[in-house]
Amino acid sequence: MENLVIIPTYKERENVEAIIKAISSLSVPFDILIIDDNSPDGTAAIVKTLQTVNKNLHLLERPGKMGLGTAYITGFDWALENGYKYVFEMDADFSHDPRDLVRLYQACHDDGSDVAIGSRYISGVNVVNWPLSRVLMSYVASIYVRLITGMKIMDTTAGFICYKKEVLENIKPAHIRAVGYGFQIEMKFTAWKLGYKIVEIPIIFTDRKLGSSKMSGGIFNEALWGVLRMKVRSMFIKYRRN
Ligand SMILES: Nc1nc2c(ncn2[C@@H]2O[C@H](COP(=O)(O)OP(=O)(O)OP(=O)(O)O)[C@@H](O)[C@H]2O)c(=O)[nH]1
Ligand SMILES: [Mg+2]
Repeated sequence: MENLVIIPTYKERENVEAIIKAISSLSVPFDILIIDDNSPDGTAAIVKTLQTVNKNLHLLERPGKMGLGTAYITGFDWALENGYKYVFEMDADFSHDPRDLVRLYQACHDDGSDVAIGSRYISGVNVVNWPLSRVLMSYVASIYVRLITGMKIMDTTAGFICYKKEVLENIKPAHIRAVGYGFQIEMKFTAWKLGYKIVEIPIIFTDRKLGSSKMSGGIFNEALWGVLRMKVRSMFIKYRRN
């Protein structure tokens, strides 16, 4: 199996079974790695039950809520140790349409991109059911990041992505400091600094219907100041591929 979808979960009991089944029924085969931070709502127990009938389903459990960024770093290490060639980031709450995984895969596997981003802002603003304030905050955040970094990426905080393993092998954990949205920005910035071919695939992002948001003001502020620190730090880093 060459494809692995990594899904961090915190209190996703309403979504986890459905998202696993949706991915498992796609035309392209994907293994799934759930990274659960000891969700108090029994999310991990649901995954363990599903593992008895689904051999492509994997679970890593962490003792407590440690942030989305560190969950992905843990998942990337696991993916590289287990020899996956295409590694995907995806939320558990159906904000990302599982069918778009196939389009991200094709952008890397067939069309030769190193990173394929499921983008809400590459062809207008494609966000459904988010309050206007949240759409503006997210859209303006991307403008701010482009101004500071010079990256030509429209959706810099996107969390629906396909990476070729070479990219993850060359992005050193030292390059990545942030844990929340800042993590998504730093990953793209580092791949860009390393000169990888990055493409944005237009998607429609739909606000979660079930479960509660983990989004907080702290996550947003961390991204704002984090981008400035990242830019300054980048002036002292030699970005070289192995
Ligand atoms: N393991 C782990 N997963 C997390 C953590 N925070 C969020 N997640 C998961 O990361 C994904 C994205 O989080 P969301 O809460 O959907 O964030 P969001 O999309 O910005 O906000 P809403 O969808 O509006 O709630 C979801 O699958 C969450 O369950 C965390 O600290 N640890
Ligand atoms: Mg969400």
